[in-house]
Amino acid sequence: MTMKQVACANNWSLFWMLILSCCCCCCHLMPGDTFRPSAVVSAENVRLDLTTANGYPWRASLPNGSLVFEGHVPGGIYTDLERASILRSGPLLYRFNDGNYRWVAFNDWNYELDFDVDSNLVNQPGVFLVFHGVDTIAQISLNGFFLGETDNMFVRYRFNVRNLLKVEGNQLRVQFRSPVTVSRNRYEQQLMDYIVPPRCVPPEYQGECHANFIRKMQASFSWDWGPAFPSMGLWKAVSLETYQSITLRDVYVETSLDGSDWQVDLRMHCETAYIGATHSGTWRIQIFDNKDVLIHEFINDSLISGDEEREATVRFQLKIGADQVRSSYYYLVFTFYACEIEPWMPNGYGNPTLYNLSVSYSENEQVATTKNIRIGFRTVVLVEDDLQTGGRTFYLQVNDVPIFLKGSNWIPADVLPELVTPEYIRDLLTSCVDANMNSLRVWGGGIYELDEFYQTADELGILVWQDFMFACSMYPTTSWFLESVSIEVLQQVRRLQAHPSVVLWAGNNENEAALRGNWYGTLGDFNLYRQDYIILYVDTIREIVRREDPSRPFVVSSPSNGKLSEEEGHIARDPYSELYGDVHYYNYYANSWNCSSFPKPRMSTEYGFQALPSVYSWATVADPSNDDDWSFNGALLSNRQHHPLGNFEMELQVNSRLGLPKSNLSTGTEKRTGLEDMIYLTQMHQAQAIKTQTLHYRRHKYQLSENGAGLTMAALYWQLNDIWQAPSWASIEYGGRWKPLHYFAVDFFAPFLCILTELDDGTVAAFVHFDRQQDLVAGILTVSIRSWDLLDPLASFSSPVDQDVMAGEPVWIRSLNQLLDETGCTRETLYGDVHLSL
Ligand code: BMA
Repeated sequence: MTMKQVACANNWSLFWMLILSCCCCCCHLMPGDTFRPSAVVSAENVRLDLTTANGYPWRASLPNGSLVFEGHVPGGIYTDLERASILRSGPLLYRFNDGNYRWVAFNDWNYELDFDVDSNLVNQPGVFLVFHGVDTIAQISLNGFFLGETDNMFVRYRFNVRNLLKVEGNQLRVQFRSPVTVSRNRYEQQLMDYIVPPRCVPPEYQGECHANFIRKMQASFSWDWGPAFPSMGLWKAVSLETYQSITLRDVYVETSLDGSDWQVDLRMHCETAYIGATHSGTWRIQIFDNKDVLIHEFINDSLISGDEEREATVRFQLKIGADQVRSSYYYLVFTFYACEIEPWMPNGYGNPTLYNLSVSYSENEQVATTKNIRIGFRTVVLVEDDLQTGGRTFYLQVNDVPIFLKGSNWIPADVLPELVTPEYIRDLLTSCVDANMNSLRVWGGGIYELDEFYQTADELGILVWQDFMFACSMYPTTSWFLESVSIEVLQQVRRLQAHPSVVLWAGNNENEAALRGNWYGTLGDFNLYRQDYIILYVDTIREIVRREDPSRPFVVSSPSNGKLSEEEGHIARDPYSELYGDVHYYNYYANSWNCSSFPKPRMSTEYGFQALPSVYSWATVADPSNDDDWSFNGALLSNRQHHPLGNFEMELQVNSRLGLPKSNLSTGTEKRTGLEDMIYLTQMHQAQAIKTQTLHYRRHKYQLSENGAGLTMAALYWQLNDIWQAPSWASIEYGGRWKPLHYFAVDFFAPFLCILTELDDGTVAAFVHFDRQQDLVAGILTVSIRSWDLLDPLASFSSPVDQDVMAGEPVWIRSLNQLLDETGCTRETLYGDVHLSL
């Protein structure tokens, strides 16, 4: 088979460190295993994980040696101290332990490992120590030689140890510095020039200041839904990687349609043992369907030569036409196998069909490096068309189908990432699909998620809006910062790019809005901060993303006005405009159950209300015998309510919508009952409020208001998951328990639903809504008017629904006053119920 090779060997001379990603071909040796190469040296690359699970005995210690205990890799200092029973006030998240254990983050810590290796590993041409995730500021040495310093949790570091590694008695040392101290020092250094705010997080956060000066999970210094655990440690594997010539790190995959053929653009990002030396080898690329049937094969020779950073990129372009697929499958015809490529579609719009892509590189007929990943055939476009009524559309189109994004916002599954398991990720993502979601926004104050997150999203058909990790702050633009961010962006884009689930990159969370809204007192020097903003997100991040991934859209911020933000100098006059881009909307003082309170944006990417955690969750962190722990106004709940005025706002909403509990919240033995009542009421309030707002957004998919607002194409509520047991906006509690909101989401995100709503003109109307117009079916719509105190409806109305019902047109409509007259109800005592029988 002959295919076109479009380019070879690319330079990435900007970067001084080389990076590895998980390599499927790799061997994992236990320390006691004997490594027996088939020849003098092995042709195939080796990855030896120096992890605790592989039996490597890491030690953690205070630098002065006063505490020495077992360390874990991957792991972190908090979990290691807890395991070693050095933290004596109970589990990390129990009661006030976030504060009790803060001393951990103020100290420096060392991690060390003594290890031996097999002699043939030492003799390979390429011998590298690779740190897949270091949290965060550390100096690394091997056998007394300084290898380098790390300063970014999201960067993979690779050190050439060819002449340092011994067969016996290697000593690896990683010396961490307190992230709190480092970021404070950096902030003070910066202050000599000008302030990069905020000065600190609000006092209610009980957190640490200046997370914006360290490339680490921003929420690890605390957030309005999370505790401060500014950890240290090796949060991903450390491995010894050896090879003769090259190793394949990441594969870029772009699928596009060329007529009826699928075009697949591939970039093989490699690392080389030597600088400059040219390697000659053969690439074999195979695509298998999910029954492991080969549907396409491509073989090509290439010359690869590593640049000064020991990196090279090889590009190929494949064309998969229906004819080619069939001919390569000729021998299978009698199995009646269907050869068409099935496109990858999000949940609810078809199947998220995946194919297996296998890439291998051989020299002298021996496989040197391979990678197997799952890919999907899909295109994605962000549509921003001018509208005659004003503004522009703003929606995602996957394989030419406009998609209404239904889902939520994802925060880190744990404040200590070493505690996150693939099973927990799957559990949370499955809960999304169970609630009829098709999208998640990975919010910019957490981490670029683990591979398992994106693999599972690919499998389940969940679209991922991926923020870069910058949130609610101004950021420095010093050269060290930009250099670190550049490596981070390059690596993360290369790691995540091949996932069909990832459909959009966004530069940051709310920093355009923060600048325009003067959240941090930047107005006096607006141009200075805007300049910094452009340097970081536009000139640095967007440039790298455009070069590394032209296959999907990039927006500079969320919320933003899309193209209009750019036209207005990247800080739009109104980043919250309903006519452009996406909007975050919170109003804790309006009527949360009334649609007229809500905007009609093109996309709603954040909105939410807090609720208390369930009794079951609370019981895992509260002292059962301490009444104050079980009080709505008690010290424990106040400690965990990080949102300024959070409890007041919950009380206000509950009081206005449902009424406060009769039990006294503040005194006597009724405190406990009061808390339990408030748990129930805040959770029910939250569920109904998000339901009301979500249905409002879904209905506005087809509505265009007089002022040009509407045509909404996303409802992503804040937030999906929790990081600890506390009042928060989450629909799923820490550990995976659903709040009532998540059960409500099953219905309000259903692909087909009826919506009964009061319109601005004093009428009440019923709509039927289908995610895909082609699913529209015929039936009878029944609207029942009920009184809160009677089981039987006061009145019922029926309307036929047929296939011709216009999207967005009411199926039934009535004046509200007429309804009140007919039923003898008042506005307060009336509620409606609507369903469609098919
Ligand atoms: C948003 C988010 C988060 C925050 C949430 C709730 O705007 O981006 O920063 O946690 O609101 O206040």
